[in-house]
Amino acid sequence: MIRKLFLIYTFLYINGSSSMKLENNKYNNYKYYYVKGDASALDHVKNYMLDKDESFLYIGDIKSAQVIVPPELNSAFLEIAKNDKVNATLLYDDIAEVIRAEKPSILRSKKRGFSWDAYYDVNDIYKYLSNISKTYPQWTEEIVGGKTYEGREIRGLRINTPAAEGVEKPVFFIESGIHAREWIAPATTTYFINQLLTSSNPNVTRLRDQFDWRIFPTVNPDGYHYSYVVDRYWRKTRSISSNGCIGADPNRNWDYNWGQYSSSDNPCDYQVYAGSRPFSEIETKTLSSYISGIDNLLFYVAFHSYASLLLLPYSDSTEHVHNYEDLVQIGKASLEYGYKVNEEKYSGPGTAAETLYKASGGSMDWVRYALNTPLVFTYELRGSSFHWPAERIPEQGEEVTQMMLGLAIEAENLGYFYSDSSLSLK
Ligand code: 0X9
Ligand code: ZN
Repeated sequence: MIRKLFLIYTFLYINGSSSMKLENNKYNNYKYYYVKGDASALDHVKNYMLDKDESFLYIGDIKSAQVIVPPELNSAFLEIAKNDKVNATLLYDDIAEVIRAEKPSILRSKKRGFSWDAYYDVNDIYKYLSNISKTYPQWTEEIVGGKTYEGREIRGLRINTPAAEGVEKPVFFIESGIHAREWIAPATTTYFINQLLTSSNPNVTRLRDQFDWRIFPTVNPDGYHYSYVVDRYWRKTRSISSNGCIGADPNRNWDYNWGQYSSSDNPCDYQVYAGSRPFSEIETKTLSSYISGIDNLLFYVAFHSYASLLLLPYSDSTEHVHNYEDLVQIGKASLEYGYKVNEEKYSGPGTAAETLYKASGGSMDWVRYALNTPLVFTYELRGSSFHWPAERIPEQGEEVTQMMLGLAIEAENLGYFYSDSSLSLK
C-alpha cells in the first residue's frame, strides 16, 4: 500500500539535527517532493543533501520520503536524484503558499471568529472550547487534562448531558494532536465537538447522550503552537534536553515497552526521540495521571494523520489482545459508517504492528495495557501529506462523526454498554 509508505516518521532516515532552521516564514519557494527509490539510493541522496545543508528536511522511511528543498538547492537535488535513480514527484511548488493558505486571513478570523475553513492556533482552539462551554453550560464543562513544558494547560471539553439518577455513563475519551504537525487532528476534533453539541441529527444527539465525553483537541499544545508559528513540520514536545536539543516524541514516551521500537535515544532526533525515561515529558505524565483517574473508561480514541488507517493495540507486537475480534468488528463498523460520507477506504482495522510498523511507548498501548481499557483505537486520518486542505476540514469532520457513531453502535450491539436507561433527560 503505497500511501502507507508515505506515512511519516522514522528515526533512521531523518536528519537528526536539532538545528532545523527552517521557519514557516522562511519557506518561500521551498519545493515539496515525494521521493521513491531503493534504500541505499535514498540514503545517498539524503546524505548528499545534508552535506550541502545540515538543516535539509528529509522525512521518510525505507522506500520513500517527503523532502523539502530550498530554492538554491533545487537543481542539485534534481540532479542527484536523477543520477541515483530516485524518482522525485513535485507535490507543492512553493510550500510557503500552502502553509499561508492553511491559516485564516486576519480579516476573515476577525469577522467570523472560529470556523472550519482554516487552521487555528492553540489559543483560538482554547477560546472556542471556552465559548462553546458557555453556550452549553448544562451539558459541558471545560476540563484540564494536564500541563505542558511551556506552562500551558492541556485543555479539553467534557460533554455529559444529564442522565437518570444514579446512572453513570461510560466514558469516551478522545486524544488528538499528540503530534504537533498533524493539524487535521485538532481541527477534526473541534468539528466533532461542534457536531455533538449542535447537530439535530437524532443519531448524533443519541451518540452525544450515550457517553460522558472527555475530548482533548490538542494534547501537545506547545508543539502545535511551534508548528503553527515557526516550523510547520515539528512533531515533538518543546522540552529542553541536557544537551540543549529540543523535544521528545510524546507518542514514544508512555510507560509501556518504552524505548523499544521506532524510538531514538538521541535527544536531537527530529522525530522519534523517546525522552530521557518513560513519562519524562510533563504532557504525558500529567495526561496519563488524568486518564488513570477516570472511572468507567470504555473508549479511548486517538487521532493522528495521515494515510487513512485504523490501528488497534498493540503497536509493538503482533500478539492480539483478548477482545481483538470485537475490536476488529467494531472498527469495521466504524469504517463502514465513515465510508458512506466520502467513499474513502481506510486500511485496517489491525494492530499497528501489522498494519504500519512497530512502535513502542505510544499512548494507545499504555491505556490498553496499564488501564485495561476495553475499546482502544488510533485513527490515521486522511491525506498524503501533513497538508490537508483547510476547506476540506468539514469533509474529514463529517467522516469522523460517522466513524464515531459506527464505533458506538457496534460496541452497543456487542454488549459493551447498555444506554437506554442512561439517556439524556433532556
Ligand atoms: O508513529 C506513530 O506514533 C503513529 N504514526 S504517525 O505517522 N502519526 O506518527 C502511529 C501510532 C500507532 N500507535 C502507537 N504507536 N501507539
Ligand atoms: Zn501522529
